[in-house]
Amino acid sequence: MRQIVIGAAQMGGIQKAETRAQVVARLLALLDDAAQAGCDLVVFPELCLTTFFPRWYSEDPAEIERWFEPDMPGPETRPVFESAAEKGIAISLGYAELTPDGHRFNTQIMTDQSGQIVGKYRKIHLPGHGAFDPERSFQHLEKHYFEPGDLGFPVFRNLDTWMGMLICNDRRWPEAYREMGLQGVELVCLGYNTPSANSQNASESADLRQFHSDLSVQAGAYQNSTWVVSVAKGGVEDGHHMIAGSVIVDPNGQIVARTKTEADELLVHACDMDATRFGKESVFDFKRHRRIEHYGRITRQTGVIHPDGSEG
Ligand code: CDV
Repeated sequence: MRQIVIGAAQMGGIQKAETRAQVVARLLALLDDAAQAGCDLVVFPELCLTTFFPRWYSEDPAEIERWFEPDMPGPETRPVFESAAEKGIAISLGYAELTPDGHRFNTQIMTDQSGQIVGKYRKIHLPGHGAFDPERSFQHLEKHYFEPGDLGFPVFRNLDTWMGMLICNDRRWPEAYREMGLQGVELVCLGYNTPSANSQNASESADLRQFHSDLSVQAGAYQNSTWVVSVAKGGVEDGHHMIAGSVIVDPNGQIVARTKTEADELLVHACDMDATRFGKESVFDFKRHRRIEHYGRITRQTGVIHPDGSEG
């Protein structure tokens, strides 16, 4: 049995006025809880150091710069890495990355149990729009603030396990899991910031949005026979409500643990990585069952083209 005790470190809203030091104190408190619970790995959400700033439009470089991290760890985030290493806990956390040559990504990193970064993922499926949209009830400007990730879907070895990461909207795309499934992934760690309202459809309920979130990660887990840890930043953030409902999903696609609150809350489950074997060697034995000669359209074509040539 290859057991990893995983902590899904759900966070409540981070207000615009909160400083990095205040947020880091919250991460450190969650790490203390994780040490008490005997966690080997703790997963923090997407953009876990700041409010979800893509809900505001800005062209002001100084305003934009305050959300981004030029270094990871940097002076303010180093205590999180140090605390985790002291406790022997691997961590995964999401942040807005500014590269030395000026590129901006929505990024998630993972460390080993000694605090060394062993995995990095840059969000590929950026939702929303690139310009201010007056038709929406609120903005979702990820395409304005970030470039699509340029690292593909890396799978790496950590804690004697093949691991990968996704970020929020990526969880809705089966291609993202399958890219990692084809590298033998056994644990997918992902964080999300999902508004409980649809800015383009007022009739969509928060319950339906939670259902779509669960459905996506459960399907991704089952169809690739992998564990998935899906961690929210939820609750009210600067007046905007986001779904919480963080879950740990087993390789059968079943939810084995779910958070109860919309606040900072550590969800803990002991996950056996060998539980991924059966599915990978039977119904999802890709080598035996996949038919790649029929999948060409998936990489050749982006949008819908009907058989009569019409698009839409
Ligand atoms: N941060 C996100 O990627 N949020 C999207 C919203 C816009 C739907 C999500 O897929 O949850």
